[in-house]
Amino acid sequence: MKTYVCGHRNPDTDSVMSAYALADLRRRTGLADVEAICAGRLPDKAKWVFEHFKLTPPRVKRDVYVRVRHLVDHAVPMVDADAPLVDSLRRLEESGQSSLPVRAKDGTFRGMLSPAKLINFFLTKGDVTIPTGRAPLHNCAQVLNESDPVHDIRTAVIRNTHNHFPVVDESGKLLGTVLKSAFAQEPPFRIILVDHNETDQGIPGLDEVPVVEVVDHHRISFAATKEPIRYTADVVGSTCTLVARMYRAVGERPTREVAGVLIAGIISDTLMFQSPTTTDADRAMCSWLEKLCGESAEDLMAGMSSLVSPLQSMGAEQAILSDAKTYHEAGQKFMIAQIEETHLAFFHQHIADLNEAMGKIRQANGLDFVALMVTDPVRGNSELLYCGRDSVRRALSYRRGEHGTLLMPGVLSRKKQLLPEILAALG
Ligand SMILES: [Mn+2]
Repeated sequence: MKTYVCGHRNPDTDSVMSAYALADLRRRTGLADVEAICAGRLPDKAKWVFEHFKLTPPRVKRDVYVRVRHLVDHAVPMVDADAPLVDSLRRLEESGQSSLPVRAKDGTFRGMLSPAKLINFFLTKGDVTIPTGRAPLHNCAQVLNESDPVHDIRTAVIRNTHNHFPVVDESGKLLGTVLKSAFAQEPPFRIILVDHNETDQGIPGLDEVPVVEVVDHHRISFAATKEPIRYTADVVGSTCTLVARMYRAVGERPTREVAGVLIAGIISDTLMFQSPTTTDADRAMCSWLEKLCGESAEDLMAGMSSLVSPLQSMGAEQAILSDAKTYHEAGQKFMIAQIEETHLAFFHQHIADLNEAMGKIRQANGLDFVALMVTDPVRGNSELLYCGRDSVRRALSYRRGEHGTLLMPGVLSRKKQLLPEILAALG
């Protein structure tokens, strides 16, 4: 059975890297079909690391809902409408099923071949050499779509008097049969959670799938389990620290590339050991991994940051102007700039520089005000720095945060979200 290893939704680098490495470790320690997946957009930093080490990043998978396609019983044959009826009846008999789906020449579902439907045909001495498609077929079967989530249709299927349900794809092509009994079975995959344990934070569909292991460094809010599971938790700065420790515990060494992946998770979650969550264990595991990787944490951090953090790679003024738009509205001239920054902590360290640069830009361009929107695309939030007349800032509906910025939870778009708010504030 397939086992997914998955971090939280809105994945960050630690979440993706720990999933990747733990899948590798579980594969090495004997789990047959294991795959790391990423429950959302792959973070840019993680993407850089996978490219740097020439590894294939985890597949992006938006949910783990069990879908009809997972339940198709491939042991139940399909018969072709062109095939002589006698051959199809023989296949039906051999299959031991009570009916079989019939496929038209173009691949679409034609009907169910069912003995009950044929009684009258036989009583009137029907010719069994005719094509199957011309015999009376059962046509009121409930046809399922392969992408239907099982939880949406379970009740309807269980109440249905039939036991065989034909399954088609988006284009209407017949894929096979789902038996009613499949709806009562356990899901066809299991999941290992890394870097989270709360269902609400996990990949959609998680509550339907058995969790067989958790590796995490967050508060525990895990539901009661039916069976014993492996649960690894500790107060460390990164889930990758725990995964590295697990390699050591079983006497395994990650490859050069996987060591690099683990380092990336540790240094991004601990902000290069600056975060107050950092522990000695994070530093110790990182230096062990550096030896295996042959590259330093500093070098990897520089590579990861150069790509995604304008605040790291260029001066404050240049970073602001790299994506700035000027507007003339309600008799005012103003600028709204936007920067993407996956770690708002880096931004907070640069607030003084940015304020100074915004003041300069405002003066040099004769602007009434300058607003800088710093967006964390991973968590889906932004914060706003504002430089200019107080009346506009006070009219904005955003709350002030501890760093003096305005907090804009859920705001990602300058055009669609921030600008209308500013225009409303201008009156
Ligand atoms: Mn983490």
